[in-house]
Amino acid sequence: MGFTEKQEALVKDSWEIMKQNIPQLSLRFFSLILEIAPAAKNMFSFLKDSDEIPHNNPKLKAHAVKVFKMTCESAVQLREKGEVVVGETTLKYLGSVHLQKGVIDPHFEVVKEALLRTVKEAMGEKWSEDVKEAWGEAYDQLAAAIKAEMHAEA
Ligand code: HEM
Ligand code: ISQ
Repeated sequence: MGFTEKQEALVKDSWEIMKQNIPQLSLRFFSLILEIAPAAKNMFSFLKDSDEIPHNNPKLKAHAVKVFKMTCESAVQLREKGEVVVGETTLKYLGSVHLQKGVIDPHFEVVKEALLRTVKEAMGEKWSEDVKEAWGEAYDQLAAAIKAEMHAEA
């Protein structure tokens, strides 16, 4: 089944709410990734010199926001075109960054879980199975595009 207008709206509307609190959102997202997969810690440069998650690291914030934004864009494209198209250079770049950092396919499930839990916590009562499905699908399609690029390059 294709991605519906309603699903696109669910993703966009929840992101509008979430982006009002970027500092907390990005920290929570990152913390959840490490909570689910503590070993992932070593891959991120934000943690190079400390054991604690930095509370005001601009790079961490910017990257976390980008993951959410790209997932949103993915939702829009899924509805418009039925597939996710990431700019050629962006995709190549992201493929090589993740490959170089040692990211492997199962890690994408970790980030998905963390992303969905972040959305859930941020949405409170507005969270629903439909919201979960919509974000999950948008993320899966985006992840597939990045993974394909990683495989092509490896
Ligand atoms: C870096 C997005 C999945 C680990 C980045 C950057 C972006 C990004 C935008 C910043 C690149 C730069 O400007 O340097 C995404 C998206 C994902 C995804 C959209 C899924 C759809 C993953 C997964 C992992 C991961 C599954 C593994 C846990 C990393 C690491 C970096 C990175 C280690 C480098 C951060 C640093 O130390 O500077 N990602 N990512 N990413 N990502 Fe992801
Ligand atoms: C990079 N890639 C995936 C998820 C992330 C979460 C926080 C900061 C950077 C990230």
